[in-house]
Amino acid sequence: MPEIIQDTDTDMVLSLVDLARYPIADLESAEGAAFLKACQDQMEEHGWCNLDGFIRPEALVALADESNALLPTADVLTIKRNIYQGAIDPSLPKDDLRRKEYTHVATQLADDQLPNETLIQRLYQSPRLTDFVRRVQKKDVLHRCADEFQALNVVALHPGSWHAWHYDTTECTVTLLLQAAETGGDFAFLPNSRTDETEDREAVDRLLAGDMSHTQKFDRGAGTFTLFRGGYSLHGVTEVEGSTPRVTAIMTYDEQEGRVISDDINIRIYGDRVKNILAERAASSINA
Ligand SMILES: O=C(O)CCC(=O)C(=O)O
Ligand SMILES: [Fe+2]
Repeated sequence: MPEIIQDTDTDMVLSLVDLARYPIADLESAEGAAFLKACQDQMEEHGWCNLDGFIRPEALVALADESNALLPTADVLTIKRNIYQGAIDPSLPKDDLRRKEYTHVATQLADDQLPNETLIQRLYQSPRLTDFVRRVQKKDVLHRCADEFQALNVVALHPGSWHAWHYDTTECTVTLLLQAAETGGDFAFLPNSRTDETEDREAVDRLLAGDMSHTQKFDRGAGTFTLFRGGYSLHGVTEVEGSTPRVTAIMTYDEQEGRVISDDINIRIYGDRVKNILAERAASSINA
């Protein structure tokens, strides 16, 4: 098995990604350009691009082990939010499903709990990876999300848990499955279900009412790298079954450099730990 080269100079794309299958480090070659075009076409046509086996098998073991070693230090979060993570159209009737708060429980490492030297953080911070995501999403510029908590997360859903339907607070998202559920735990979404102006309310209502027949789902083994427009595509994860937690790394990107997420939303997601960090910071800036 090819070993994983972890010295500090190595770009983790070169060490962890199956480059023979997915030549993301060589997008200017004829083969790389054809691959990129296929990804862009898939993104444009379907609103997602799904690359199974993106991470090499031995690299996947290292990434899953690393996350499983860190997860016991993570908070178990009970996340309560509506699908928009806050702002609701005030004209919606009181009993509209889009007003409803959905709750899910996840063991979650926020970006500030993932040290810079971890493999997953180094993969996320690879300029090659960011550039690949940018090009698949056909953006002139795309930055890694600047939010100290949201940029990169590792999320474990234990059997019995689901991930409630929501839109992300940044446009472009990647979900990388590090450890699959035995059964269930399907990533499901409505590709491009809204724009800045409108929303496909029929599709959204149908999903919120429990009808998943129109959602996009696919078989995703561990190591699958899925790009989609998380800020514009209602999505979530179905209940995890069996005895193994489902573990994903969530990578987020933003066209706007330096944009951070509001404290309210971060406290809603990350709970007391983040609330205390922000309160202490506010207190020390007053005292300074
Ligand atoms: O676990 C996944 O595949 C998706 C999770 C997600 O949507 C999120 O963390 O925003
Ligand atoms: Fe999401």
